[in-house]
This record gives sequence, structure tokens and C-alpha cells, in this order.
Amino acid sequence: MQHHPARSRMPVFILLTILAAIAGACDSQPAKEPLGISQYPLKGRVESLDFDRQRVTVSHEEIKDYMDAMTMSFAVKDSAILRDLKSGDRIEARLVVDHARNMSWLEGVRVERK
Ligand SMILES: [Cu+2]
Repeated sequence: MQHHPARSRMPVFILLTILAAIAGACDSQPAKEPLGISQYPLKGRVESLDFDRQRVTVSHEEIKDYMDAMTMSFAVKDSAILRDLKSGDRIEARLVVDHARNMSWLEGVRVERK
């Protein structure tokens, strides 16, 4: 090892590079959010639906670190969900906020039915 440092170190360097690449590709952590995007869990009750504008009005509980409880209208990413909703439904969803584009919408809307 001492006699040929350049030759002995190179394979280690290549191996570490390959391992780093594999580790990066197989990253098991949650996918990194694009810059300027925040996501918040949202719980609330559907008040009304607007099919034309693809929006739902929800009286939502406090959104920690973001918003007090209130009734407001949200865009939905997938308009198909609107057909499954009716006023009075309790829902859980993800509120996605794109700060750069000043847009927000609901994703992954789930209806709680007992
Ligand atoms: Cu709000």
C-alpha cells in the first residue's frame, strides 16, 4: 500500500463514487420537494363544490405553522375527486403551496365515511 499510493487509492476512489451514485439512486428518504413548494396536512368539512372552476370550499381545521381554522375555497389537482364529494363530507388532504407561483391546491383528497 505504501509503495504505490496512486495505484492503491484509485480503485477505492472509484468504488466510493459508485457507492455514492447507488446510494443517491436508491435514496429511501421521501422525495425532496421542489424549491418553494410546501405541503401541509389538511382536515376539514366540505361546504360546497364548484365544478366549473375546479374548486372546493372547505371549513378546515388549523393548519399547523400555516393557517388558522377558517372556511375557504381550494383548487383541486384532480377534478375527478369533486364528483366523489358532497357538502358535509369530512375530508383529509394535502395542501400544496407553490410560493414562487403563488398557487395552492389540494391533492390526495380522502373522504372519511363511517
Ligand atoms: Cu385557510
